[in-house]
Amino acid sequence: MRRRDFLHNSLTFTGAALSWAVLPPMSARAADRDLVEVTLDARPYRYPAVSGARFTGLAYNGQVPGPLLRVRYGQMFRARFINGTGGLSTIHWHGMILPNDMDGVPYVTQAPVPDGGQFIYTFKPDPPGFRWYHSHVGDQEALGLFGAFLVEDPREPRADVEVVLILHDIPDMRSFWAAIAGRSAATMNVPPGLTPNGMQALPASTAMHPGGGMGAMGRMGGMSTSIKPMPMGDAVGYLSHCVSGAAYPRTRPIIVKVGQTVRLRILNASPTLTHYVRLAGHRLRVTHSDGNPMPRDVTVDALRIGVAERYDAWFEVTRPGAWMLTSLMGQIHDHRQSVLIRTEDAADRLPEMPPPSLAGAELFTYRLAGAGMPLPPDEHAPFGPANVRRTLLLGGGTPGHRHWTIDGKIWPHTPKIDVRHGDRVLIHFKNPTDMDHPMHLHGHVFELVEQSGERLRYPLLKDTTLVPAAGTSTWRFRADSPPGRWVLHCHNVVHMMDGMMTEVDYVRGA
Ligand SMILES: [Cu+2]
Repeated sequence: MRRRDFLHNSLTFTGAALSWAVLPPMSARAADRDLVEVTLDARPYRYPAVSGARFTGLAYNGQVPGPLLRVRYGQMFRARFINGTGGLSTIHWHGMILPNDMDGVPYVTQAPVPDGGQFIYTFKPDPPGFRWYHSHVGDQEALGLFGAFLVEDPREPRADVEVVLILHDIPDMRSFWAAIAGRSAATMNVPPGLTPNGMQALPASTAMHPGGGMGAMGRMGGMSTSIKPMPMGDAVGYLSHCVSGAAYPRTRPIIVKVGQTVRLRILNASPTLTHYVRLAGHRLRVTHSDGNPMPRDVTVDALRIGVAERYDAWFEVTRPGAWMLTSLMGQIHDHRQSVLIRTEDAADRLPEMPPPSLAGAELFTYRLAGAGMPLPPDEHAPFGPANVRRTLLLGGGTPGHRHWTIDGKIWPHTPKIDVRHGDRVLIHFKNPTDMDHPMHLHGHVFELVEQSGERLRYPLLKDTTLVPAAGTSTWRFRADSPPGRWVLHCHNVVHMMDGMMTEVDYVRGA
């Protein structure tokens, strides 16, 4: 008989504090359990005033984000999912390698759970690291059905202070559905100091417009004839921008001591927005991408976090003070998506703000982290042996057109990728569109080996990567996950709902 221990009560009632504050060390008792058991109960939810928006969405266990789930690597996990959403629902365990029928993709890995129904998800969380969970049905994740899932690796050194921060944005649902239909009037969020394609703008005179932040070009490129990006029909407008359920100044501060090492685990759970995060007065040492250890650490001024990506970012507290950690938004004075980090004695200090522009900042990029170098032009098989090589062409986003495509097709008509167990697989993305696409593969951790023509000397282990606008990416992996159908899709929920999805299918035989 296996021992059971019910953790769900404590998760239900104290989860709110855990999920956005400093993490206490796991107790020895929790670590000794064979099985961690939780209940996730999804229901309609009125957002509290701290979120900065009047909004009725959905929540797991009455909180957005849902409870922080935490297991020690090696423990079994069992979740009783109760669906009270009023519609169909499932839970996807993002970044986990798990039995295919636990993956939570409706009509692909399971029948969706009907309203009023229940489903038991059970698996051994693997690999260790920072994962997350969310609904895989329609707009439910955008409405609030998401949370962080930490698989503690007992072999890793602990920081003095460990914090999980979830960046998320509360959509204007009218604009959300208009974006799905390709008729939204919202414009892209482009933080100061970046071009609409996420490239760093030229500094000073060439880029700055009085009063308008950067000289943002329209999405169609061309010269800076307008101050703001043009609406292209597909952008979602937002009511509020939050960190772990609250907007500044209602976010809970992180209190630290001089001499401490702080480890931030940051998740971008936004429906559509890439986030750029900067901490005043500090550089951030990045050690993990999507929860997986990086071949080497990199230290940067600011993080770029695509939708569904995670980074572990560390810093040392070397002096007393108060500093803002901020996701820089297109509106130069919008500091809602911020958390105050201060020493115990600095309660009365005015917090130091990060520079308002990313111009000139050393930004985390795959190229920087992976030490990108140009591919030799005569190299025919530059990424080692692979017996399955596929190129996927991303498309869509033309004005007024609602489809986002792979090889010109929309889900479920997109071409699938068949693999056999043990295959070495290379997937090459070509993205001629004018947007980055956060492409995500279920049930695998792959290596990002190429980005826009540069080979990464230090491939990053990831489950989601931003395939850059007018660029390319290449993934490499061994097909050694449990057999089944693993979907591969854009994690921008508008693009996913408008067709940008395919699957990697394990087929039998030689
Ligand atoms: Cu996309």
